[in-house]
Amino acid sequence: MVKFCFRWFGNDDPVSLQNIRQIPVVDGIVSALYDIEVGDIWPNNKLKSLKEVIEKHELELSVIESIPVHEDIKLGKPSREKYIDNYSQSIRNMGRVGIPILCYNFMPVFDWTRTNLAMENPDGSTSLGYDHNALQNIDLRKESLDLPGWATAYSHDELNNLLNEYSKVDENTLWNNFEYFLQQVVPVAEESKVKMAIHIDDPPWSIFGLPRIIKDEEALDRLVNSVDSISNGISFCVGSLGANRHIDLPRLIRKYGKKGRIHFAHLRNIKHTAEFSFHETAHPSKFGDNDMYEITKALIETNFKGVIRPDHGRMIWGETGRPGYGLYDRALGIMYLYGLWEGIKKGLKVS
Ligand SMILES: [Mn+2]
Repeated sequence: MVKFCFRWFGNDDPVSLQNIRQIPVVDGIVSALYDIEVGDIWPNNKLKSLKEVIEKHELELSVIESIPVHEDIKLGKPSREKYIDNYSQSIRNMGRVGIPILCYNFMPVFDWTRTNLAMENPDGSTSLGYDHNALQNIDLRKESLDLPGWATAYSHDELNNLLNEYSKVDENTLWNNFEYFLQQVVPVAEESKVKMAIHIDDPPWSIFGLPRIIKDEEALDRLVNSVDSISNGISFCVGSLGANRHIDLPRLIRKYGKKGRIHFAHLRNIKHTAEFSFHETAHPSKFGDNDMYEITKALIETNFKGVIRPDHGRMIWGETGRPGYGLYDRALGIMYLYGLWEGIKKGLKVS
């Protein structure tokens, strides 16, 4: 059975588990441990407590999003061996506690990146926006990093050192380092009954001169072929991949869905404003460029049995909080997605 889940950022999240529990269609939670140093082992007991607190609210812990991959692994430094061992142990611990899916990414230095975290919409709501020209006008080496939205804990010097190290890493090298990582961790995941699911790079192109590789069909082909295992899968984020306006999302869902490699789907909508610029919109098809009906239909027709979560929402009704992760618009989003799912499924008479 497919599961409709909601992301929760732990006890500091202004959106509580009680709030989430009251959204009628939610089966489970997507969460993580937020007090572990990048590269350290995620301990069994902490994973267990996280699971227990969620289960107390009659929800299940369905996905870990994400265990960060240490930069030394992406850079291919000798110290990667230790960090890969630690990562493997974290996966074993997930398996032991019974958490079935691990969403992760392999983006150098920066996670998802936007240039505007509160772009005003005509109706007074705000959305996350990305303007490629604005991004290109930012010189990371000069500016302080209080720029919003970038999940980074680096000081100015640390960032400059990292950027220098990455100046020697092109896409090909990053791929080699990624495959080296996969060859070691995927067998551990398989043994532990954990399905790894890589998130699409967001946005799916190079930023700040850093290489990005999980960005198109060619990359997903290379990924699934690099280690032939069900535990080497995809978090199919239609907002991230759809930022590339030339990608046919339903076709790719069918392609990798048929291979049983999509374990997790992030569903949201975006509006393109230029070749490399976009902003996020409300979830329904008519507000953006993603056809949510065709996307959902492709998941249903390929017998998707993984986890769906509504991805970023707008800020509406005066809500404040973590950009993209307010309660209200994501709750509207999941209800819409659930309605699409039920309608399509019954219409198709798929059991
Ligand atoms: Mn996503």
